Amino acid sequence: MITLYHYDRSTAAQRVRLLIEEKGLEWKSVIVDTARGDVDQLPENYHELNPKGLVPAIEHNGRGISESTILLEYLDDAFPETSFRPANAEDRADMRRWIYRIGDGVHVASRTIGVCIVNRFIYLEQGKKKIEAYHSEMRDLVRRDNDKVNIAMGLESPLLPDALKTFKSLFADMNDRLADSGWLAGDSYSLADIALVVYLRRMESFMMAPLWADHGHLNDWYARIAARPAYHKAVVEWGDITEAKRTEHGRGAFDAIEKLWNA
Ligand SMILES: N[C@@H](CCC(=O)N[C@@H](CS)C(=O)NCC(=O)O)C(=O)O
Repeated sequence: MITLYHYDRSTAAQRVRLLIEEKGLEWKSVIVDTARGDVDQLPENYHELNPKGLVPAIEHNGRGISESTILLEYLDDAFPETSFRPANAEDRADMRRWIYRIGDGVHVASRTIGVCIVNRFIYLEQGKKKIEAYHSEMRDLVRRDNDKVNIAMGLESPLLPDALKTFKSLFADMNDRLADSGWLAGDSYSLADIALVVYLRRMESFMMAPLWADHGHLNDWYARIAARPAYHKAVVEWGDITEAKRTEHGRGAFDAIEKLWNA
């Protein structure tokens, strides 16, 4: 049995839940949600499972494993009955190249956009002391330093323009690829699709979807994945307790974001 440490709206957790549901695996849920700035939510010894203190992490066969993209490959190896990796080496390399982009800027960019548009308001509500404690416990120092700038400067953050550019080129590249093929790697639904689809929902949650309304292939791909029962179970049913705030602050930020997107 797999134990997954996660919370509802975490994109990194969503991709792991999506693979678990696609494979029909049995799992136990443990919620670890520090994302509103409350480090007391971290279980004692959690860093043994994930040295960065983030979700997701799993316990399986007495071992702790973290990093969502590694977890996708781990689960595909550990439960190979239905594999979500293409059969040939070239397509597997393509799959890994798409997934690599997550660690190579995309996930950090998603965090920057989220903190600049919404999370900063959630943190400011918590008060200075709580957020200082939250930052002092953060083991990823780049994340901590980026957060400090993004909380202080919001839509004026110097990190925001490049974060938006990262998503603009990711979505354009995905749309181009999907014009030639229904899926990101090879000719079937793979770990690459599972890994990246969560960012469509995340960016949409900030009311930004009009910015890529002309990316028909990307939007069609997203709709096809969103219609899968596993996506419903893994993403829709878990929901997002901050959805109302994302909608409110996303609407308020749209003009500024659109300007940066088109710059
Ligand atoms: N590289 C990590 C990133 C994990 C990560 O950023 N987790 C976020 C949620 S998506 C988290 O734990 N947030 C808690 C917090 O912000 O306090 C992975 O892919 O697993």
